[in-house]
Amino acid sequence: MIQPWHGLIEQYRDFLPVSEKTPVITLNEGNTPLIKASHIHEVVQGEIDLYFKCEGANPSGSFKDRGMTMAISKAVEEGAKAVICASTGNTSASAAAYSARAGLGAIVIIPEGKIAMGKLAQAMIHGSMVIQIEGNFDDALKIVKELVARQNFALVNSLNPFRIEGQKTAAFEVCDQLGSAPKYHALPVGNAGNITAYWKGYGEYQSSGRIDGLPKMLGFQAAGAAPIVRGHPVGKPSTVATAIRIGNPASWKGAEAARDESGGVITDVTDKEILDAYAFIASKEGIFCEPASAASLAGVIKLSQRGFFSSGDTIVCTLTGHGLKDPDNAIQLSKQPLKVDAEISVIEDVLKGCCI
Ligand code: AN7
Repeated sequence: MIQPWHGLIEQYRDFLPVSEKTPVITLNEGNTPLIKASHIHEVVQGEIDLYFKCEGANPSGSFKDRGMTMAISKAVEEGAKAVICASTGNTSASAAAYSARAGLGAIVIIPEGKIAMGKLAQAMIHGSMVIQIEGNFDDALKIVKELVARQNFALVNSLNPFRIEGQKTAAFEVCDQLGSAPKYHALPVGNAGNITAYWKGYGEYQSSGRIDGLPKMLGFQAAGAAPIVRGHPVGKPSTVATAIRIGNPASWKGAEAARDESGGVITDVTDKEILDAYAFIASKEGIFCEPASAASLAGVIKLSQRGFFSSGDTIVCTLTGHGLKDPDNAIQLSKQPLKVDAEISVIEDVLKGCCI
C-alpha cells in the first residue's frame, strides 16, 4: 500500500526543530516529483542524466511552502498573532496560504507592478493584507525588518531560520528519490535562502549516514540582478524573472558557503537564456515552470557549453515555482492562438500543412 503523506514535518521530524508541542500547520507540502529530462541532449552537451525537482507541485505552487509550514507552525507555537514578509511574490503567496490555514493575520509587502499576476491573486484571495510599495524587494525587506523590530509580528522571510529548516527537506527528498546525492545540484538564486537550505540538508543527510557523497552546488542569478556574481549589491536589479529580482540577498554568506564548501559555482544567466530554457522545459519536457525556475537549466546549459560536465554526471535542477503563477510571460512568449470563423472548412484550411 502507498504510505499516506502528511507533509514534510511528519516525514522528516527527526531532522527538524519541532517537538510534541509544536502545532503542525501543514497543507501536505513536499513529496514533489523528481522527473528525468527526456530531451536534454538537444541542449546540453555530453551524456548527462538530468532531473527536474518540480517544486511547483507544492500546495501554493512553489518551494516556499517547505519553509512556510515550519515558519508558521513555529509562529503559532510561539503565540504570534500575525506574520509579515517582504516578497517578490512566492513567499507572500505561501505565507498567505499557511497563515489562512493557521488563523493568523498576514501582512505582505511587495514591489508594485513587479510580481507575477498569479502570486498577487494568491496573496489577495487568502486574505492577507497586501501592501505594494514604490520600491523593489530589497526596499520592502528593509521596511519589514524595521517593522519587526518595532511591532510584535513574526518575520517569515528566510531570515527566519525555521524557513531554512523546512526548505532543507527538498535535499532529503532528492536523495531519497535518487538513492544518493546527485553530482551537481542547480538552483536559481534570489535572496539565496534556498541554496543555503539545500546545502544544509545535504550535509545533514550525509552526517546521518543516509548518503555518502555531497553534490556540488550550482547557483544561477539573472544577469541584471547578480550581486553575488558581481561581488557587490545591485541598486536597481532588473530581470524578466521577477521572482529573483533581488539586489542584496539576505543569505548572501550562506550561498557563498554552499558554493565554496561544495566546490560549486555561482554565475549569471541572461534573460534570453532564462526564457529559452523556460520555453524548452515547457515545449520539450512538458513541464510548466515560472521563468525564474528556468534559470537553473539555463545555467546548466551555459556551463555545459564550456565543457563543464563529464559523461555520466547526474544533475538535479530545482524548478522552484509553477508556470501558472506567471501567465503573462507565457502568453507573451508563445505563438498566439489563431482566430477564425466557427466553420469546419475554415479550420480544415488552417490545419493544412500543419504537423497533425
Ligand atoms: C520561483 O518570494 O524571494 O534564492 O520573496 O520565487 O531562496 O530567494 C522568491 C524567490 C527562485 C529564489 N525561484 O530563491 C520571494 C522570493 C522562485 C522564487 C527564488 C524565488 P531564494
